[in-house]
Amino acid sequence: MQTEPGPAAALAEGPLNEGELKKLDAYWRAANYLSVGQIYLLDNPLLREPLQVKHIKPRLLGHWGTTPGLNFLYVHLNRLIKARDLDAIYICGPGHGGPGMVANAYLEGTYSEYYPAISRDAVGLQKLFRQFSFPGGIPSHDAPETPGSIHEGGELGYALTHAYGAAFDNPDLKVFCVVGDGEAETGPLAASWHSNKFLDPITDGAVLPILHLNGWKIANPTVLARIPESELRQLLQGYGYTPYIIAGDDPMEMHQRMAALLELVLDEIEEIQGAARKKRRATRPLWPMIVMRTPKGWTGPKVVDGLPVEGTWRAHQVPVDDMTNPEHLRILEAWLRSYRAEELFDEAGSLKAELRKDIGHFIFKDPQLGPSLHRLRSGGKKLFLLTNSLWSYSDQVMGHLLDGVLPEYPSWRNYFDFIVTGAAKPTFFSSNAPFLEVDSTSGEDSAKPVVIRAIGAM
Ligand SMILES: Cc1ncc(C[n+]2csc(CCOP(=O)(O)OP(=O)(O)O)c2C)c(N)n1
Ligand SMILES: [Mg+2]
Repeated sequence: MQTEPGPAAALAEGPLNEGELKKLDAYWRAANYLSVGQIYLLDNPLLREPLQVKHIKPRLLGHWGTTPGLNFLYVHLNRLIKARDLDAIYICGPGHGGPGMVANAYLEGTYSEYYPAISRDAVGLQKLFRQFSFPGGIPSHDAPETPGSIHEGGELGYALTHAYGAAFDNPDLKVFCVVGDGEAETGPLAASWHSNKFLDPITDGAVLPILHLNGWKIANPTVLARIPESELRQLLQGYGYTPYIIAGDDPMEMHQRMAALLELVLDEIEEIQGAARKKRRATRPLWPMIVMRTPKGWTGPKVVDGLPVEGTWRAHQVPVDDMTNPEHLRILEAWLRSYRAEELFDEAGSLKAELRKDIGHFIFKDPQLGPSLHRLRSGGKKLFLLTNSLWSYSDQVMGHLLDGVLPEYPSWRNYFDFIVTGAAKPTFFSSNAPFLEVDSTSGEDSAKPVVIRAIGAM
């Protein structure tokens, strides 16, 4: 279970200042919370009431063990992408960690863009949780319908092949490829370390393999986690890599160390590519790679029924089940609450504003948007905006895109004759629900109905 950071841990030395450290950890907690929610919850998505059996899925499926490590890497790679303006892709070898990839796509907003019914509020959150590994919902592995997916989860072994395939002839791309230590024992994966022999530092992009050494594959220990570290290092060097090993389980300390390590390996990659591109001579370098040794099921329940879970094979799938056992229900509730969702999601169930502050990094500002809307208006068209997002998020995003772009329209709202937020499409088109005016200061619906004439009326 994630523990509150103590003052000493919070001050662990590293490249992150206190604010960055807190935000990074908050984002990781959010991703972990959403992952556990997907595995377990049917209802009560923000734990606004005490957890009861009726809130839990009747059949528990999914893989928790790999997920916190995948989420940890995802948030750190996002930081790096922003800090260095990288063109990057994340290949998730342990594709059974589906909840993690879906959680991150949801936090970024991409999931709701593709699937508007899974909105960024409490209603959407409940649907996100319910649909996971549920009849009529989504698979428990990373599937093609996960936005941005080029690598299907389910059959282990092809992560590095896909990673190098993405990097070939794509010189500006950085490919971060997580490889499970069990996955590394498959024939295809064991052979594909050698793909680095075909990578041209001038004409191709770079691949950063990250071996996720959590020690276990389902119920058995992994070979690479059990051989002495010196032997592992020699093996990876023999494959043509410079391995950097990072090991630990204290979140704050690990945040600092991972942030520092990623800076270092990115410097190394840029140096390799820069030197080769400058001299126009491609020699085969030793590319850096990372070995991340963290507990399986990191931040999950430590002990269930008197048996250790975090850091063991018991964390692989559903670490605590049979919720008719009151002690199990108590463990699950304490686990979920340890991520402190109330600090992460606002009253409406959206990710809190402070975590969304860097919106410019996520949403491309098209300089043509304002002038295009202006042309439509000048041609006598009436414009309306119909969005599932709630007022505060719509205001933030649209303000980012349109405020101050053209002097005739000081606010983005001036472009539109009518704005509908929280529309709840697609039921919007059939439900005939009343329109309520939004108080633009508080973002709350007022009780004041807005009268709309019948569609088609003049
Ligand atoms: C080719 C193949 N063989 C077997 C499996 C079944 N399987 C699912 S998860 C898993 C263990 C994976 O272990 P690891 O790669 O270490 O992932 P993690 O420990 O992070 O869950 C296995 C063997 C599979 N998905 N694909
Ligand atoms: Mg493993």
